[in-house]
Amino acid sequence: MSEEKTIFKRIIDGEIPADIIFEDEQCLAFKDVHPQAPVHVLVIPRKEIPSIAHLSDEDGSLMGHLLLVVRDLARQLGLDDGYRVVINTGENGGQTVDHLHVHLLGERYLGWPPG
Ligand code: DGP
Repeated sequence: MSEEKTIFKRIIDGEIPADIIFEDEQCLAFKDVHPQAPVHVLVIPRKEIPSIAHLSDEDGSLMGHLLLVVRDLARQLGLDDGYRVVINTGENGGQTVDHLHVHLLGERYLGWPPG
């Protein structure tokens, strides 16, 4: 892992602002700065894990927790018609920030396959 803090670690540390909509001891959820849908939220673990490819077996409950937070936020945000949950991973996956993050997208129809 690079010594330099990622932009998301800087948000966790309060060094740069973000529109935080939820936080607990394990994670943070905030609005994506470049929204791809009317609702576009990122849920990130406080733990510095660069990507899914870097997960340890012990991170299983943390990952489950992130998905339960996504479920709760989707309910709170009224995404009753459905939504998409995305974790871009690595270069071919389109990952641009090397701190694992879960995208929650909704409030419009999302086509498939993705680009
Ligand atoms: P990905 O391509 O999966 O690595 O997505 C990274 C997302 O992070 C992208 O949708 C834009 C968002 N993002 C990048 N920098 C910032 C930032 O400083 N603040 C917020 N809120 N979102 C950011």
